[in-house]
Amino acid sequence: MIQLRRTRRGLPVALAVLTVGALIASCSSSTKSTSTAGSPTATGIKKGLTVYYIPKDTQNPYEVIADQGGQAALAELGGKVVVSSGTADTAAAQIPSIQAAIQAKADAIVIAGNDPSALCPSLGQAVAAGIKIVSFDSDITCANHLFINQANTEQIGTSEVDLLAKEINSTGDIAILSAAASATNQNAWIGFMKTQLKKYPNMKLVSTVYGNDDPATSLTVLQGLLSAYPNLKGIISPTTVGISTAAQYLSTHKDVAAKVTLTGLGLPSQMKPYIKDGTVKAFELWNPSNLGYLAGYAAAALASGSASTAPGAKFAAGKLGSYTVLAPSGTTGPSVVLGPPTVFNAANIDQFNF
Ligand code: RAM
Repeated sequence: MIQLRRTRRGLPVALAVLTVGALIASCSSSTKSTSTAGSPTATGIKKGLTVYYIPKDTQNPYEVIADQGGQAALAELGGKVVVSSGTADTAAAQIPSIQAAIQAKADAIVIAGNDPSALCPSLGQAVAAGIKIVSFDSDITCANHLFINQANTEQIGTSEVDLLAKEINSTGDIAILSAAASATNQNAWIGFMKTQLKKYPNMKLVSTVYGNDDPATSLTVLQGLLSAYPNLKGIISPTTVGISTAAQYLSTHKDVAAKVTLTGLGLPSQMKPYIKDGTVKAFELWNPSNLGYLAGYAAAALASGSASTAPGAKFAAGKLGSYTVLAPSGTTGPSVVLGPPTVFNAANIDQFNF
């Protein structure tokens, strides 16, 4: 609209475009200092919001980084984050935190679902109490929420299979080392992996094992996998806990590492030594801090009534710019996608510190 009005007034088109560009640039630079009351992107966001972050658990470094991103967002917006969850990746361990948010009259809950549906009765109580619900990392099927997706779900699943296929010449038995068996994100990615595997007739998925995002359990199920399938050629671990546990094991068992190729989703900070020593060639992820940050801005906008879950609704997300709510598709309700994942390897791993 700005461009149209300025063009009508007779400004040369190029100048009009430049002007719009400058306006956008000035808006986005001011978004980086949203702690200033009344800055353009903070307009409409209530001060003093309390957002409960309920990660899968409080010990997983990935979830900790995501929660810190949320804290940064709410600090910019003049609100605060309370992080609360259990130590095991179960829905039961998250329910007391939902109840605590209700008791505390929180404005919003940002939750990574350990289960697609088991949290819905408690989250329904939160909605009834006027609390806005945002899921991030791992979605829930409950009504009335916005899902902040880290990257396109299909792309995450298919690209991990493609990465492994490239390394093992599209041939051999492979397995998946997942997190909790009920985790929505893991199962959605695994579903797309299975579809993508149809394109590789010589790669056979022989087993999926679950380490519950607990390093000790991940190691136990990994060892079980390796002894049950001595001809295993590849492992995809779509969890930062699983892949780092497996990478550590392989780096100290070179005979196994010589036969088994590992890839999946990992934190560059945890995986750097295993890229450097050649145990792992490539893996993927997004910036978990940005995921938490985006969820914080979304939660604040919903709690302030300045954004909605309607497809096409827009909200500003500080340093990340503006995001648009996507229409529901399949089992996913309204969602927002952070952006494409990054593939990390020896050439770029030093550039990332999360
Ligand atoms: C683990 C968790 C999380 C997942 C990442 C990639 O930390 O399972 O849910 O998104 O890995």
